Amino acid sequence: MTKKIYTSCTLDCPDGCGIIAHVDNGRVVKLEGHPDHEFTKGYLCAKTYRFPKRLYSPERQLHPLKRANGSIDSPWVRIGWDEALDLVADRIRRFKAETGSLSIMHYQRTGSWGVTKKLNHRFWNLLGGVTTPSGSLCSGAARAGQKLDFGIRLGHDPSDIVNSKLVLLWGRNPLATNLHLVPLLKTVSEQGGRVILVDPVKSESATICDRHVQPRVATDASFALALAKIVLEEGLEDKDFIERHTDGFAKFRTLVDSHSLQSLSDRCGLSIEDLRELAREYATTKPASIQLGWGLNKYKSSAEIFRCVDALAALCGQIGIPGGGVTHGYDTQRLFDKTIEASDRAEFHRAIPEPLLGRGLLEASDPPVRMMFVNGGNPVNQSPNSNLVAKALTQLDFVVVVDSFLTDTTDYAHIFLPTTTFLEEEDALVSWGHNILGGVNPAIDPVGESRSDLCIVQQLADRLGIGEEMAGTPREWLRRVMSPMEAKGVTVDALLDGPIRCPVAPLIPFADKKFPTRSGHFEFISEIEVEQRRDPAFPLTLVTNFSKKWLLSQMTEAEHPKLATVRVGADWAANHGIENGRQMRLRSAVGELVVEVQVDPRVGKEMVIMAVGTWMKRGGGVNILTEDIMTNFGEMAAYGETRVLLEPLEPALAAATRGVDLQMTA
Ligand SMILES: Nc1nc2c(c(=O)[nH]1)N[C@H]1C(S)=C(S)[C@@H](COP(=O)(O)OP(=O)(O)OC[C@H]3O[C@@H](n4cnc5c(=O)[nH]c(N)nc54)[C@H](O)[C@@H]3O)O[C@H]1N2
Ligand SMILES: Nc1nc2c(c(=O)[nH]1)N[C@H]1C(S)=C(S)[C@@H](COP(=O)(O)OP(=O)(O)OC[C@H]3O[C@@H](n4cnc5c(=O)[nH]c(N)nc54)[C@H](O)[C@@H]3O)O[C@H]1N2
Ligand SMILES: [Mo]
Repeated sequence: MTKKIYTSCTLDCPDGCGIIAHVDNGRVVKLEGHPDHEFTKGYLCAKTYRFPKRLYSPERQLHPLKRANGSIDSPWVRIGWDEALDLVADRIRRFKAETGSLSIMHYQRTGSWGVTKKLNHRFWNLLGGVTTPSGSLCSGAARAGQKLDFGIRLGHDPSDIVNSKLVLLWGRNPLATNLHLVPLLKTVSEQGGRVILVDPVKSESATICDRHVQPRVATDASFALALAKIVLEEGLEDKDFIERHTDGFAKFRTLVDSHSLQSLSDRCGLSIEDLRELAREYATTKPASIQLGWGLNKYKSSAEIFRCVDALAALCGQIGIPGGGVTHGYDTQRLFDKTIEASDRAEFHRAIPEPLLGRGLLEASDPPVRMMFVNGGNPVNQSPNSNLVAKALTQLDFVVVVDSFLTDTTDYAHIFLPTTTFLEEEDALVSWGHNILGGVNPAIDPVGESRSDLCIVQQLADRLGIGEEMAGTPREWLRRVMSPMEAKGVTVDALLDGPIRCPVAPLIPFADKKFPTRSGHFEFISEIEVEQRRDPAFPLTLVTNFSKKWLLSQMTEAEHPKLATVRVGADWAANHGIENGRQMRLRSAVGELVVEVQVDPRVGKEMVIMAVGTWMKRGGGVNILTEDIMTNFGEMAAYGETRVLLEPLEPALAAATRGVDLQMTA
């Protein structure tokens, strides 16, 4: 008899799907969408339908591993949990005693958005506090920019998009990254509205858009200012909204006045006629929504870019109205009891900005970092300047990674602890892409000897004298973390029965025109340092985007593409005599990769584009090239500041690379 179990996908994706898992004899045989999930509406993406393959992949690690002779150059050997946990606990004790708890770094990323994952922070805080990462690889600049303007980054509920007559899909590619947004966008067009893609690349999402506007890469601040300038010149601004609900308009006007329309048009590479047409359409079509993505959130001035877009929307009075707004993400975890993280117990604090992880680890002194504990992340692959991060990890005495697969990061680990996936866990999900809360029920028992993150820190806690303070079943912890939610009527038990709308998330943020800013109004940006790195030695901007086929670096080796590929525009290729399919070297100031060049007329000028997530140990790993540069605000990794060069391979190297390719299995 097939059992059907309700659960939610906790992986790092905006859709946060509601799932019904079909289980036969303790084995997941199929996943399907939960029919009553308001956002994901009964269907899943190809990656999630395929997830049982990952669950049962022969590449999945089901036992703790240690290095045969203790050094990362030696092979992995299987060990028992007791030996592994005793060893980790012993090292924690030793480093704490010898060099203090700050000589340990806890690096946790958002591999899973399960609520219980917060308890890892509690564990390290109860131990007195360790070195942690600060800042962000994902949304930092957007959050910082929108906080200044609105007081908080808070998007319109996705269901509100269908109230829009015009949607600007700005630096966002939902067809690849946010599948359940697509039908809502199609509805806008079907109702006679328009959806316009704003992207230096004609991405997959162009197929569902009515128009594609193609600014030059990383010039969106100039683009938005140009639109604002035209709106003001033509008197199309919403004077009432500006007067009653905003602060700093005069200074914004001075900022706009300080640039000529011609110079803004030159910078963003769009004609004044095109800019005028778009400015008029956005200002006079009410309501119009802007859906901002993560593409334009990866440059040094990204926070300012976001602020210029926000300013354009406020200028046109498109804020706080159904079908309007500037939506990026959601303040997902407001209703958590944060005290469960026990931050008051952390006596010691030290943070290394995530975007500068390699440098930060190498430079940390007093005390130096000696041990790193990684869970839910693949920092060697995903941080900028991967080679530097790898080098920094090789200098640590002891690295522990909790994951289900051997990643580029586990190559630098001394101990590997195998963990469960969401299909084997009891948990809850608060998505970052919509306002529906999800329950996570274990569909099956843990595969092999894998254990949940919570179970692992609890068993370490037992060994370190803080067992009692970490004890509790997942459900007990969920009740504690989510007690403010329970006070609003959402019980954990009900959540584990089916998806529930978050009781405090507004459909239309700022509908009352109250903004949690200093002035209580929307605040206009008044200054911007529009700078773009130029380096004649490296003429192209490296844009890194997400592939429709895989999530971040989470693919199996069997699914890994044979060759690292990079796409360049047709004009650029023609001017440089580069034919489609040629193997070349892609080089930046910090690294190089051998890539196959795909000539693609959809790619904009002065840039190349390469997908995030392929593996360094498989000839990929785009972050080998990216420079560790931080945004002006928001401690965000400015991956997009990397400049690159495409150059021919020496004949010898080309032959050698072909050899490597032949060894790779498709
Ligand atoms: N299939 C799949 N889905 C995913 C992920 C995945 O790895 N795979 N990752 C998830 C995560 S963690 C995130 S954060 C989201 C991200 O979701 P998205 O924001 O949709 O993804 P990106 O691919 O980062 O960027 C979107 C677009 O931004 C464009 N872009 C780049 N630079 C600029 C610029 O200067 N200006 C403008 N206007 N556009 C620019 C790119 O060309 C790209 O088409 O996706 C999530 N969903
Ligand atoms: N060049 C470039 N690099 C980028 C970006 C970019 O735009 N350009 N985007 C960045 C963005 S938006 C993001 S969000 C980051 C993502 O960076 P990471 O969070 O490091 O991404 P992943 O590669 O998905 O690594 C997550 C790991 O967690 C594991 N995992 C999944 N669930 C669990 C769990 O429950 N417990 C444990 N212990 N492990 C689990 C997975 O197997 C996987 O190996 O990457 C960033 N990297
Ligand atoms: Mo992300």
